[in-house]
Amino acid sequence: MTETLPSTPRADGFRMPGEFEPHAGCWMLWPERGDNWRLGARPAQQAFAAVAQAIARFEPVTLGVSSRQYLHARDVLPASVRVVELSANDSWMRDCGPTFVVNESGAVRGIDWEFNAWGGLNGGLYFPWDQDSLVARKVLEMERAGRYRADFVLEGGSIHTDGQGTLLTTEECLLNPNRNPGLGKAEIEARLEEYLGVEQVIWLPRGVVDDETSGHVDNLCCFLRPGVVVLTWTDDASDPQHAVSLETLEILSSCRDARGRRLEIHKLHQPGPLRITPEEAEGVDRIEGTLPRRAGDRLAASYVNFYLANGGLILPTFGEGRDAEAAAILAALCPERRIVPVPAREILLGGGNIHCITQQQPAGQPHAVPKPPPAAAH
Ligand code: KQY
Repeated sequence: MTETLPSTPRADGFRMPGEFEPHAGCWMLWPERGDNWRLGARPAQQAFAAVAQAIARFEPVTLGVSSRQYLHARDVLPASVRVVELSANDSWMRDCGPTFVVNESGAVRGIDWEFNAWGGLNGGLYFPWDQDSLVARKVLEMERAGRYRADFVLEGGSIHTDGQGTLLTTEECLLNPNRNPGLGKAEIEARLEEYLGVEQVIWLPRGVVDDETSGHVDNLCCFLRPGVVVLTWTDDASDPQHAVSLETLEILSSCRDARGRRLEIHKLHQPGPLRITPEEAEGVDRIEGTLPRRAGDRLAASYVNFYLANGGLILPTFGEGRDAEAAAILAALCPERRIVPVPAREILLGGGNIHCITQQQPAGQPHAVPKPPPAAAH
């Protein structure tokens, strides 16, 4: 059994690395619930498979799937993707999976946060979430990685770090009373510092408009490398997203990171606005207790929700004029990465995007190196 550690990552000299740092691989889950994904999740499965295949060009991918779907997923996914049986209530590995941390010697451990399906019974997206709650622990067990159990609700999509002491997050999510109602801002910040090994939390007020996660930062902005941030943007001042992106830009432009640097900020103009079509809404099973999908509802579409793989950037695209512009901006900003566009509208319809369905495992040694047996006395 993997060890549950009694301390915290910071106390043990661990920190959360930036996503742009080297990975051992990537974890994903397989979508199948018909009350979130249309047409029994078939189109979403094709999209997830394309994401897994794109990432597998750069690093090993492990995808967790239910026993019911195992043979189907194995058939759809390329041989380069490892498929393991892993129960979950849905397929958002970023949020229910572990957050990995590393130390100076290259040891890797993971944080198992509390998970309540983005708000529990007070605005959460579905019930139950009992299997999601076990995903992080199971991943760490498979990797034989030490586990920190955090007595604190947090989803991986609500944080981004530069790996050098700075964390981006939003008040809309982390201060939402449906996450950690007993804790104030200072207490939450103290926990982020203790678990993620950061010193400076940059609080952004709100996430992307109509984002059902309560404004996860991973749809709004992220680090490409220390000191460099990309931000979803719209030039349309009549779009409510404009005010959100503008306030974010103002905060990011006026702050300094944990190393005292000013941030370089690049805008990625959003697609759309995109909305659910009647045909798309019609294909989703309506079940009480799960967030309904209604024709005309705005989708929280953003190019920032990409995944950084080793040497790659897996970019969500929407069949839009802006797709090529986003790819060109990111290619210019990241000459060391190959930009791989993957059509992602089917993922967006489920409420997130490529970053939300992936979780990187940093390069390093996840299990303790066994001590050699004592030398026999002669
Ligand atoms: O975007 C995410 N990080 C998760 C979205 C969950 C949507 C559930 N319907």
